[in-house]
Amino acid sequence: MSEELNVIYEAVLEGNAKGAQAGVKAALDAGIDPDTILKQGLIAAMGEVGRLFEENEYFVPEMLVAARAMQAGLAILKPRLADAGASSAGKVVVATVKGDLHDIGKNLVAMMLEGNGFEVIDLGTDASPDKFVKAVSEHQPQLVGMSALLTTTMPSMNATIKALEEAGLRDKVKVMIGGAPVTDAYARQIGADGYSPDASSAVRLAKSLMGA
Ligand code: B1M
Repeated sequence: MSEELNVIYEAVLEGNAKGAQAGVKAALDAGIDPDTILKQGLIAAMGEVGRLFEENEYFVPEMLVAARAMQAGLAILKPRLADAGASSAGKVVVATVKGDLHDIGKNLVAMMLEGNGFEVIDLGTDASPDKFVKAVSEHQPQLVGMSALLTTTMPSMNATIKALEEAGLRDKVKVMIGGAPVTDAYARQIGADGYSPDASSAVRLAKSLMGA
């Protein structure tokens, strides 16, 4: 790993937001591809944070400061990932579902979609089925994207699809889902239109759903 990526990796692990930002700036200045910075610096570090958490070496506070450091680094990277000049490839409402506060993966998916020309309406975290329904009525997107990181919040994806059906909006949108515990089988079980395991395949899925 290059020195710049190593600085980012260590800064995220230490929960050092300023260090993560400085590391991302230095890596961009050194000409490192933004996608490499994202995957080999920021995402790789969060993967290690997850491993340390699972092994009881990190606890929630460490995880939280690491996540903040990653978000700080992402904020610097975002303009370079998102090509602002692109014409709209479609409109998508995204959020992390009710009861779930994890937003790093959802933010990445939103950024990658924006970077690929989608207009993204981000409802944030803890979005209830009703909030999705209201946003779909108001913004009339072609796509709805739901993220869940907790097995306990996955059922809210199903509840949201049901709420869209009840509001007569289900056939107006394609629904895509993702998040660490989510699977393709679960997507089929709840009647979503697609699942993707990561942010880059989410863009491929969104494009294919637009053409479907
Ligand atoms: Co939490 N947490 N957390 N956490 N956390 C996990 C998810 C966990 C697996 C850790 C563990 O136990 N090993 C575990 C869930 C267990 C389970 O349900 N199976 C867990 C737990 C238990 C909890 C709490 C309950 C802990 C507690 O309080 N006791 C609590 C719940 C709070 C709540 O939500 N109500 C909690 C809290 C937190 C923090 C607040 C401290 C923090 C979140 C900060 C934030 O997001 N702003 C946090 C973090 C950071 C994690 C881990 C370490 C990292 C998650 C992450 O950001 N990954 C995580 C452990 C792990 O994943 N190994 C863990 C990086 C991110 C880039 O990946 O989000 O998977 P991910 O997104 C990917 C793909 O999944 C996909 O693309 C993304 C980019 O490639 N994707 C989509 C995601 N959404 C998509 C949507 C799509 C398509 C693809 O279409 C729309």
